[in-house]
Amino acid sequence: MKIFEELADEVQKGNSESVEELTKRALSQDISAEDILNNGLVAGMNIVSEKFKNNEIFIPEVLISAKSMYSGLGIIKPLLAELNVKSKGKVVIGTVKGDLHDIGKNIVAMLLQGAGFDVVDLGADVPKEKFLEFVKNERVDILGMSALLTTTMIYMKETIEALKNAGLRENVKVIIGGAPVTESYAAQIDADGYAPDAASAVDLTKRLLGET
Ligand code: B1M
Repeated sequence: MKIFEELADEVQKGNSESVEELTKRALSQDISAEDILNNGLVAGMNIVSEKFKNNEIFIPEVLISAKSMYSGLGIIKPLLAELNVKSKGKVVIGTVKGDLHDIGKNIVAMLLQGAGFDVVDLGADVPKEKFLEFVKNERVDILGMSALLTTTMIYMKETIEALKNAGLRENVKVIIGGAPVTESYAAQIDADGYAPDAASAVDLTKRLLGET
């Protein structure tokens, strides 16, 4: 449908006003909120995600596109809630305790949301108790931790240990990322996966939840 292509295109361009206008227009044409989300907004962010992965675009463009996606999402969100549209899974994400770097984590969160996941972003400097609280009290499919300092990445291990000690490790898949983090570190601390960038984090999440 042409309007979906236009929406995806305007998300890529990061044109919030057009995304808002097209979202409203699609609704006035009786197109469902779910279709607008999947075929327009998420389709646009998926292309952005791929381009980012291939170094065709960079962080500022991703943030601008994500912002425009949010302007459309804001309009359809109440309708999605009414329809009880099934999210692809719930992700709780945060930068670990002692670490204030949140730019990369924010991009990961945005792309995951753009890919249709229900994302709870706990922010930066997140203590393990906070992560555990969510895993214990809510149905969380993926726990994502980010760290940018070699001195804080150890905290990912501590959080996984705390999950084990609380008997919660089997309840959730744990993914990790951030500049100093590696695949072998993920294996070493018993995480379920590592992603080097935000687009790969989306692929990894989909894979762990059996979507691809
Ligand atoms: Co800081 N800092 N910083 N810093 N900072 C680094 C990380 C550093 C490498 C700079 C350097 O010395 N060359 C260095 C760390 C050295 C080390 O530990 N090896 C460093 C340091 C030392 C510090 C301070 C200690 C400096 C000081 O005060 N003496 C201090 C620490 C504060 C703290 O956290 N307690 C500090 C502070 C800051 C600022 C506050 C000024 C600012 C952060 C602002 C913010 O985030 N709101 C800052 C910044 C901006 C950086 C650099 C320049 C850029 C980081 C960034 O945003 N990159 C950084 C140098 C660098 O990396 N070149 C540096 C862009 C971002 C998109 O990439 O975060 O890697 P990144 O995320 C990627 C992937 O890693 C991945 O996907 C993202 C998108 O593709 N990814 C995930 C990230 N999280 C993921 C989670 C996943 C999956 C993938 O699953 C859950």
